[in-house]
Amino acid sequence: MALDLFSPTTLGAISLKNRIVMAPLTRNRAGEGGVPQDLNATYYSQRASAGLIVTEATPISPMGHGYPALPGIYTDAQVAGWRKVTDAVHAKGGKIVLQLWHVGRISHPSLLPNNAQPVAPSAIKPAGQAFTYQGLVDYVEPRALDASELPGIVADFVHATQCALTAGFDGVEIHAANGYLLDQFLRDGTNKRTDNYGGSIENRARFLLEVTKAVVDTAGSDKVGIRISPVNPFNDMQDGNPQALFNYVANALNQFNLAYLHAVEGGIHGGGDSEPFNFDEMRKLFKGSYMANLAYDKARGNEAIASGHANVIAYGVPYIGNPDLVERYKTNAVLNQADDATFYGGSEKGYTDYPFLNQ
Ligand code: 8OZ
Repeated sequence: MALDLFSPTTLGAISLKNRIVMAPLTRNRAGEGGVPQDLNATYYSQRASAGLIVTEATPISPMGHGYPALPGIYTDAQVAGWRKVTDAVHAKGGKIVLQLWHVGRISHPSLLPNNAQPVAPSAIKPAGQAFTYQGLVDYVEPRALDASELPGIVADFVHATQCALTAGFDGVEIHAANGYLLDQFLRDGTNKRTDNYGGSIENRARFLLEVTKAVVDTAGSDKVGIRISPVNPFNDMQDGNPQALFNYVANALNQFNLAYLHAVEGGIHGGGDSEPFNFDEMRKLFKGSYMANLAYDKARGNEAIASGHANVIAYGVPYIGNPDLVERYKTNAVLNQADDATFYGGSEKGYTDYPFLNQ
């Protein structure tokens, strides 16, 4: 029988009861100090029938923050908060990895320690506005990181990985997508550096590969995934030759024997049109498991698995509205529509109150 969304599998050291993954979803509902609350544990545990949950993007350090009410993964209180989440998911037989995040220039001084200037590979202000506690505010010009500061950020990734393992996660996913710090190094619209971290594709990929090596050395390669988004223009991103860049990245990542490579296969978050890109070509260069994301439905998910394009499929918006998405796909039930007015911030409304099929 052909493989489909309901076939069990493994991603590195992580065994999945099905191939339906809950995609990382920013929801802005953490407590004071970036500490996950009981409400967050309820939300994730409601979705534990997924083969794997990837948490919302989670800052690795105070400088990694760029939106209100994000959870963090660098203090003891945050680790204790996340422990409630992983315990609740594991109690229901689920698996969960934490997404490690540094936003780079997609931030604002009001969200950073001592009103610090956001940091980036190069001092290029993004078009658009930051989402702050005071509402939408124009982005500021970031400060270009000195090469001597990069080992400190690598150390923050390592510390956050240790915190995630202490909190009971099954692994970690490195966020190298959607215009945040690691993606800002990769793509040439945001990286104009003239040192070893800019210019050639090899140089622009260097920081990601250094971070990956450090995280792999901490967690073990079979507990580490990476998310990329080669042509997502969101956050004012562009690159002169994304196919060459991300073919190189996919190939270079083979050295690590990662649990998976996760790709956003187009543009998301209304950032505009994406450039053409051959995802199958890039996917074939990568020797490990591949997680596909971008408005897949059940039929397209099954096709991508049956054809061998993807090993697993990550569903985002459907998981906001349908905690029992696996059951609904299995029984061809109607899906709840997710309400975009309650995506970012707020309470249990639009978060933990979507009905299950039997309700
Ligand atoms: C939407 C709003 C805020 C953040 C991403 C972490 O795109 C995000 C994000 C998405 O990866």
